[in-house]
Amino acid sequence: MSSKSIRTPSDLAIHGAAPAFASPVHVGRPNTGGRERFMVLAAEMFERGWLTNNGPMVQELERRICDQLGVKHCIAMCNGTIALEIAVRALGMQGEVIIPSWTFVATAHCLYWQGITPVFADVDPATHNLDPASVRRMITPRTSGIIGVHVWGRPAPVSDLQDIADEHGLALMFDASHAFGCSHQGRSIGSFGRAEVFSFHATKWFNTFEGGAVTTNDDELAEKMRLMRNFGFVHFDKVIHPGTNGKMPEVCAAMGLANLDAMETVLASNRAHYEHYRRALADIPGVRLVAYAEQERNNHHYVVAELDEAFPVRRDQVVATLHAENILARKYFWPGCHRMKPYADLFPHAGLVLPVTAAVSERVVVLPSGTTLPGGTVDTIGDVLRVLAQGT
Ligand code: T4K
Repeated sequence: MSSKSIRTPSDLAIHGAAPAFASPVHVGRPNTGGRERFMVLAAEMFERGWLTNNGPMVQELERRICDQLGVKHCIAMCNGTIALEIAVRALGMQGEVIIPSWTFVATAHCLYWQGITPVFADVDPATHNLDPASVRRMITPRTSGIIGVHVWGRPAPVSDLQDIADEHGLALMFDASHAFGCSHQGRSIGSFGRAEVFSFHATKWFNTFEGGAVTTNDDELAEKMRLMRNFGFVHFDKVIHPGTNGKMPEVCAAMGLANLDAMETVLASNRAHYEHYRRALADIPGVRLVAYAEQERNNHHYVVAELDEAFPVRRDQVVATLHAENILARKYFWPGCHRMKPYADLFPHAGLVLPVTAAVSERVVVLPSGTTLPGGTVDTIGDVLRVLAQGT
């Protein structure tokens, strides 16, 4: 809890005052609400002596996720990146695949790692999601698919992307890493496109330490991905498909089951922090919180502020000022995948067709949230931004 009052520039730690928080306040601090339940499940796991490879807790987690999302198949994996790689391969993607540059770099790496060229399309300035017009412009004879990303849990333009995919005979899947617990047109994210991929990394609001999952309504695809997850084995000694090791361990499934039980509490806490941020930042000129469609469910895991031209201080200076207060705000996904290696070397001119990505990447600040957020954080961030807005 911060008791420091920040009213003038001289109150800021960057100008020599004591920081607002004695220890760092992180973006991505894990929610571990289901700890007691986890301990019980972990003890059962040791008793059972079954630690991984499609154990009972993995199967239960998959069943519960299917029920919750209203989808036929959930294949739990060791992390979101391997889940993406497996889905991409199971869908037969090759050549070029269109993705946003404005995403976590794993969306690009899952393609490049398999000899597929990620082609970067631009995003919509209001939603930060793929711009369908830009996607259309990126289609070539080598294009085999599109990966839409539900950035910040906001649904990508699902119908427009589906239309483009149908018109051009492309495979469409979604990187839903941010979107567990979110909806599109009243339907849970998880059953759009041919497949959707979730990340359950420690930093996500719903976590299994490390973990991820692919969900799909396609029986054949699901079967293929189950084989791929376990080296293509169907039985002792019998391999019928190329595969890798994408298995989720039981201890991770235990964490998932415990956190599913606690999810309503976490969601309520996220929602309360988001509303608090809305109020605390509302009167600061040049600061805008990325908004969510009121009629949809959002997990409010990421609280994302954008600083526009009216804000007198550059974003990097804002982040440095917050860091000095021990508030470790982030610049996700600066500078955009196209400016990271190897993509920056492969496509040095990609930025010419990504003007919105470039602009957004200079404006975004991701703010801390979650069940462990120290009291006073939101108001302190509001105070810091209000002082900076005076033009120090
Ligand atoms: N697609 C998208 C759109 C994604 O956002 C992601 C992951 C993926 C695919 C791939 O899914 P996974 O393979 O990861 O399942 C983080 C996460 O590592 C990454 O999972 C996430 N997206 C991305 C947006 O953020 P980093 O490099 O910022 O994470 P890290 O480990 O530095 O943690 C961030 C902060 O969280 C730390 O500064 C402190 C705090 N933290 C972290 C951990 C792990 C804790 O307080 N405790 C912890 O245990 O990328």
